[in-house]
Amino acid sequence: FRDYSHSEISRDVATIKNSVVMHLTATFLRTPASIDSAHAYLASAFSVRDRLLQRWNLTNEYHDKIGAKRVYYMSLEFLIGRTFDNALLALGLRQEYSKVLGDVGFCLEDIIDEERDAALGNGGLGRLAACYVDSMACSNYPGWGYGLRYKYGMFQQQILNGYQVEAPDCWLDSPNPWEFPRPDVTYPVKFYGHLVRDPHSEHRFKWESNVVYDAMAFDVPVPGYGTTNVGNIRLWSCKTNTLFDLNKFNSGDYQGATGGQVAAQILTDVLYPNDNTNDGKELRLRQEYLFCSATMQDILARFRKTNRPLSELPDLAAIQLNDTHPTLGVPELMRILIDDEGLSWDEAWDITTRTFAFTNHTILPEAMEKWPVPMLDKILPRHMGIIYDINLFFLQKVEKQFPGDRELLNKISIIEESNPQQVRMAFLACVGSHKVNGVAAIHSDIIKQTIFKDFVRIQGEDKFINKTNGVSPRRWMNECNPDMSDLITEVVGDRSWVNDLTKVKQLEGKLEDVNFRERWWAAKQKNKERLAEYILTTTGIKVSAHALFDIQVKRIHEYKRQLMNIFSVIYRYHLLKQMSPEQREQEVPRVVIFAGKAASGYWVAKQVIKLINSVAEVVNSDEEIGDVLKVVFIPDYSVTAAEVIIPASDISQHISTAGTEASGTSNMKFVLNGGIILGTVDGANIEIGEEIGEEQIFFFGCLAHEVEDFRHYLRFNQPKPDSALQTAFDMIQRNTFGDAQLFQPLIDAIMRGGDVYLLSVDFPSYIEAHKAVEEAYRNHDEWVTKSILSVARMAKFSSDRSIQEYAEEVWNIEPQPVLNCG
Ligand code: 26W
Repeated sequence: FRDYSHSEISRDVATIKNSVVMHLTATFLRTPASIDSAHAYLASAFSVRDRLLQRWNLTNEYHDKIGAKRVYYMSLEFLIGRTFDNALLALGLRQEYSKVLGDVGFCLEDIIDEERDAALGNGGLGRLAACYVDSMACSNYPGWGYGLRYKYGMFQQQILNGYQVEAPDCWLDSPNPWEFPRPDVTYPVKFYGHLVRDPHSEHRFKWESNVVYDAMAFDVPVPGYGTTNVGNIRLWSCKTNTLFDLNKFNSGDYQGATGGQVAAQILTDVLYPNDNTNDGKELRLRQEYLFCSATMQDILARFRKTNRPLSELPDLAAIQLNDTHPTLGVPELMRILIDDEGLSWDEAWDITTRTFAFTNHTILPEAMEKWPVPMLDKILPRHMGIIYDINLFFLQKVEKQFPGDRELLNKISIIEESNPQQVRMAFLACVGSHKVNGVAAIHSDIIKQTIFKDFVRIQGEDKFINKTNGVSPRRWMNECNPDMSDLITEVVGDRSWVNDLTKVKQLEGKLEDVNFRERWWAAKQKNKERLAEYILTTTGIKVSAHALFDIQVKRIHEYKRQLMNIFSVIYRYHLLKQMSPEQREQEVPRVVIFAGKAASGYWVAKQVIKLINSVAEVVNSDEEIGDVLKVVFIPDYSVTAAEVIIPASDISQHISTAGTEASGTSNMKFVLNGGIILGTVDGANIEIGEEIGEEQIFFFGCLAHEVEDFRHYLRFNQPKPDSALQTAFDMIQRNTFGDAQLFQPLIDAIMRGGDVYLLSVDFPSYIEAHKAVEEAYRNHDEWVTKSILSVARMAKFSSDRSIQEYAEEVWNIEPQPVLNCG
């Protein structure tokens, strides 16, 4: 066996320089005179990648050698962001590269800015997947992510005339140093066709089709911080060259010859930009299946190399379903085990359910994936048959358990008896898994009382658990907030807190240290100045870094209530206009910052963006108001933008209607960077409050258990907006922010549409909470105390904690650090 001690990599600056120069000249054909920063980035990144590749190989070879059980995190989304800086920090080579780049006339910060985000995700769910593979790598868990390599990631958002306009995200236009193509790892994936029954076996079929696509692997290394372990995200891309029709080409039909290529390519061309809405498109279903089939074939290919019987698959592989999007993995594994491997139904079902576990991330009804039976039957006839059988056997079991309860059977059936019938993917995922979890305590409770209520009764309490989300301290503290991180390092004595966040507790000992407190605040101030600069370059708006920074950044969605936020801004503007200049002087100056994308087909969300920009235009150009109030919509929110925005917050808003935000993860990021939350009693806000203490968080609004009654009331009664909310409506309707007609539908949703998200209910307490924030902010000392205390008590929200819980309670895997590596 290999001596794993050789995985130590060179820190020698001259050696690094050689490798960078080698890539500049040999990979990119640059002469010393023709180096631009784009190529300086590429050459540096390729030299880092060489180092990662060594470790990647050693890690995987080692895990194979010891026969480690692996977890496979299946997700249609990985919102990775940039990798270069992250890799430099993980390898401990940041200073060395800074020196090398400095020697050839470049500044590392500028070079870092050359990298484009890998934006293969929409929002929370995709970013969570990226944090989780980071934590697996850092904690030495043998685990891989599996996903799709979209040619176009999350669209780029431009703001034109106040409206969102989408532009394609051509992130692969220049070479991507952070992927390794694996042409040798390619699997065929079938669609359509027909079934031939096996005369000798009840459950076995032959599925014949000549519509076959090839899925090819690309590996994205995930550098572990402070360990030689390197994780992996394997992304599938549709390969097209095998679909070239030579016969058509030879007969002169050039277009027809490549027709297959075009059709195939489309499957991994573009990320669906929906967050929390299921649009039921056939192309999406085909994407999901391509993903699931390639992944299951790959996992089984790896397993077969161990020569162990298939019954032992659950001892070597755990598969986590990141929401329902990868649920076709369940019938796909069943198909392979029964049709290809010849196992009986019962053997296959036992293996499958012991392998899969499922995480639910949302309870919004419009987000629930359902596929029409006729569509599934046409595209995946074999899987439709397997799903029918899974459902049949499940219902038979339930019928035995609860004889004669027809209503129960109807409620829990995987097939919904609508017209047409639909497959309920959440039920399929639940039945096919041994564990089901929500992503924050309140959310896990809610799913047990709502969508999975009957399943808890049938399958037992123990199957339904909670795994509160977390975020990576590497990216969301150490990388994005260097000054605060240096301070923490000083207190802890070294940087080990980055992999063991419980150590930040030691900050509490520094509460009385005046000098420390000043430096803590100076770090925040510097981050605010950095954001002010970013706002100026992205929007042209000049804001004062001495104002209170009040930030709401996330996908634009009615349940997240950006509308309530902008209504409160309008009300504030109204109040300021009523004041004398002397009175205004006394106010806490505030910059209200928004960012976030609306799904391209989500009209209401897009109108909210327009309203925010219209308000910003009026307020920001009002000379009477000046710096007392500024409103900013930062375009094109992304992981990289978040890394600038989040460390700069004084207050951040997480104000979903109680019970609607499953967890939230940016709430954690803001607090980990010394910001204070203004939020509802929802998602992970609740647990954050429990950890840091209620004095450190501003809660408002109705509670989750009250929502149903309010909604019921508002279905039959007109809402009664308080005078503050009414004032905001009036100002809009008086055309203060342009044509009122544009925004009337937003008001109508409240006044005539039943106010589903309870803006009228929560508005008074929201305004009160804002007042409390302002009062607290005036007391600077108290504010700094809150900030330090919060960070000190946030250890729970490291994704390392989440991953450890999954590893121990769901996956049954153990850390396997590569040996002899210090
Ligand atoms: C099929 C369309 C679709 C696409 C994405 C439906 C649902 C989704 C995601 C599940 C939406 C999502 O990102 N949910 C968020 O997941 C985060 C990670 O667990 C949570 O922190 C957020 O509260 C939740 O909204």
